[in-house]
Amino acid sequence: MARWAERYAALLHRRGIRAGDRVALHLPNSPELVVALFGNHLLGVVTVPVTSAATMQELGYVAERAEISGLVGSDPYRGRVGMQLLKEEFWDTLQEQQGAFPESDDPEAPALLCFTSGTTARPKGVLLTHRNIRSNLQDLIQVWQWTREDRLLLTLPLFHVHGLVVALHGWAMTGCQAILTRKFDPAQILDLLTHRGCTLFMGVPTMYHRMVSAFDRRVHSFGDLRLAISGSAPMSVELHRKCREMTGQTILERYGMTETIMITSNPFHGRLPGSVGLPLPSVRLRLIDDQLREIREDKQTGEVCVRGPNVFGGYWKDPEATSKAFLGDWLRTGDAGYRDENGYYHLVGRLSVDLIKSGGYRIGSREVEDVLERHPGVREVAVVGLPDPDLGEKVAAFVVTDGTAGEEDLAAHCRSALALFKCPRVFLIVDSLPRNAMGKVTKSVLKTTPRNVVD
Ligand code: MLC
Ligand code: AMP
Repeated sequence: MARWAERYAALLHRRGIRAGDRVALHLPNSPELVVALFGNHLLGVVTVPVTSAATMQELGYVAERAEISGLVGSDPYRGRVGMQLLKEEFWDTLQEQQGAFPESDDPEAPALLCFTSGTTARPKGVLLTHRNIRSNLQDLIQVWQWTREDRLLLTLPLFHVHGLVVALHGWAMTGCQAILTRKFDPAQILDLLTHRGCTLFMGVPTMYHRMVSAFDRRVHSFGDLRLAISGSAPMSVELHRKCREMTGQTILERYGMTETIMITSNPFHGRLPGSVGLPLPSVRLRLIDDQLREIREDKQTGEVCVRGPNVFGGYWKDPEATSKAFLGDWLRTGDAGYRDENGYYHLVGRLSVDLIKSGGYRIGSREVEDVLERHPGVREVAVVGLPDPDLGEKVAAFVVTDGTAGEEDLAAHCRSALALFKCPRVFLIVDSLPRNAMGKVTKSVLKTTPRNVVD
């Protein structure tokens, strides 16, 4: 892998790409993605991961916003990108590469520019440095007792911090073995855990939920599995119980965010279902009330704020959003939680109704509303997350139409602009949207829509 990454770095350098330039990776989970990522690191190039599910519109936005100098992928973004390396020609092109390139070793240099949905209509770029990544992985490797002897089963998508930073960089830093799957298929995962000696697994709760449903104790047993980790969304105590029945051990839950990578983790010994655990060794946490005052008492709920070498420096070319996100040098997570008498943290929800977590993906409702508002038959729209046993939350759109737009139309319109995981699962055509005295749509009312109406 290292040799291929060097060839890749030499190729980029020869094609005029320099340290600090942005190169987008628009690839599914694959060896090509791994080589390109670490090749970018070697050369000091900033990797812009783009979900392989992105529409051309989304890819175009990221390419433009990040001012990329190159793109590796199967869908060339023609026109504006200088350097393109197509997945189909990847290995043949690298095979011929030789030559030197200046190796980058600045820990403060940016490594990743991850676009993530927020409360605005357009995703923001989160710039993570090598120091952010390295310090966080050092903490995680210690807490999870992760060693070179491990064999990691990696099925998470490699374009968000969970799969890309935690799993893939942890693999590289420990030098352990990894089995990488192209996508998540519960039957295949149960099979790999049973037959391939995997010691370490990481997933989002939706993955565990589907694994529990497909699990058959007559054919599956996880004798080699040493540690199974969950995060990106809350795991219910009930799912914890089912996973314990399946794996014979308590799932270790941890909490993170694109802007901070990982924040807390349950300790290796002393895992508490329903809690996200303790702050990582180099991370500091503080809870604040709605007057932005620090809460010192246990069991009092407030907004979680984070400080540490893991916390990003700011949003890409967006000083306004950056200054809003920080209170001094504390990053406001937007998550509400409390600390119990043993110092364990518990999350109780998000402060903004405009952020949805579905299958572990972060989706901004403004982004989906913005797309729907551009449909000529739509008068008004409000998008919220509704509870879902599989996805945690599912994206639901409440739409006031002029009578011409049907559900099918709206669904097709969304699919043309948005990656599938952002598209509403439910469309409810309504006569009007509930509003408060100020005329603002009360999304909290929509979120309590009875199950029988939306299922
Ligand atoms: C999907 N489908 C839809 C649809 N969305 N159909 C209609 N409308 C929509 N809106 C289709 C799919 O194409 C598919 O079709 C079928 O429905 C099942 O879709 P799915 O089950 O939702 O998607 P799937 O691809 O199976 O993905 C489930 C999943 C995925 C759990 C594998 O959600 C996932 O990879 N989640 C991980 C996200 C993650 O890594 N988050 C980390 C963020 S970082 P068909 O025909 O193919 O069946 C972070 C920080 C931290 O959060 O703490 O970690
Ligand atoms: P993202 O930016 O996609 O990385 O999503 C970050 C958000 O995911 C956090 O702000 C939390 O709301 C949520 N999250 C991550 N891990 C957990 C967890 N273990 N339990 C509950 N929510 C979580």
